[in-house]
Amino acid sequence: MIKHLTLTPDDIREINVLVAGLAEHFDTPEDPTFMHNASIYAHSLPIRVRQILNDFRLTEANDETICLISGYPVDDQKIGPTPPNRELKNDTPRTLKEQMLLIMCGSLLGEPFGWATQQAGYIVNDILPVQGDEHRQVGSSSDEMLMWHTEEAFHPYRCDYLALMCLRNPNRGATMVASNQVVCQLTESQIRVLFEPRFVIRPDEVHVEAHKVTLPKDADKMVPKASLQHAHANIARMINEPEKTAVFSGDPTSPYMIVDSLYQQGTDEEAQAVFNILINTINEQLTEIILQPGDICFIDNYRNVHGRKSFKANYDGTDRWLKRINITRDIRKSRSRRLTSTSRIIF
Ligand SMILES: O=C(O)CCC(=O)C(=O)O
Ligand SMILES: [Fe+2]
Repeated sequence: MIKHLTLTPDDIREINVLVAGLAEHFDTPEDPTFMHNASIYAHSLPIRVRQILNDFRLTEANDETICLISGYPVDDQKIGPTPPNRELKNDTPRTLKEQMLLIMCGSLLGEPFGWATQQAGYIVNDILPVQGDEHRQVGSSSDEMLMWHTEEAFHPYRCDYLALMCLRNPNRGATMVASNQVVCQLTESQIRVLFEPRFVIRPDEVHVEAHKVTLPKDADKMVPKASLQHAHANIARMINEPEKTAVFSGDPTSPYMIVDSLYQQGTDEEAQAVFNILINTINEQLTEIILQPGDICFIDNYRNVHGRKSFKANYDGTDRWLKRINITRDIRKSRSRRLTSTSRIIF
């Protein structure tokens, strides 16, 4: 399931020269000029990194639905304490190198982007436990297992790839994954049903809450009112009359999947029965990845579902901490939901 590269000392040296140079010009990876040029800066990453991500993007091998680049040294002292919430973002001076590396690697797969409705519209997100969220179905939970899902399954502009970079993971919190090879356990007629638009998915609580209040971060006073109304109307429609969609598309032997174990349902009895079988099959096939500091893990969101096991949070600055980005292969499809052609924030 995993395509794996361990960085050599030479690779790490090359990366460090590159990020040190960039850090002289940019103090945040969110800088529009950095974002704009990240795919060019990425030309200077080690050839082995460029090669593995290019292969991952183009090959779509059945046994390579996740790409893991490991071995980048993270200085546990230097990155400072795990922040108490996901909006603070004051760690950037301490995690700039890691964030830039994550964005540049992501740029080799497509365009990194953010959601106005998530983490205040930042492109680089924090995954860390937040006090009070222990039992919620959100990335900031801890005591509760985060049920597996396709990222933003309900949304037509969901990412092609989700990238997670681990900064620390002292209690070995486990990411859970299952690939589209679950299809091997299904019958032909079950697969046929999953290819039909007989399923609905409703937005999860994070998006619903945020859509009530959040304006895009790059919105100035001129945000077209009509666009925002359109966005709000859209989310209301997704909740009240969700469009029927298929679970599978593409190649029946290696399907693209949109599956959410919590928010998706069949719209008729047969579809629901087959969906239940799929859920059970995925539950049986789940495997764990315990990310180590420095690991950069690219999950193909069309060919994998992912979730996270429960773990203990201490809220003392030492908790599990990941940086996350969403990557799309085609930013143009979301143009009506971005303010400018160069904005990377979807609202
Ligand atoms: O914490 C993890 O390992 C995965 C969290 C998750 O589902 C996500 O970041 O979308
Ligand atoms: Fe997720």
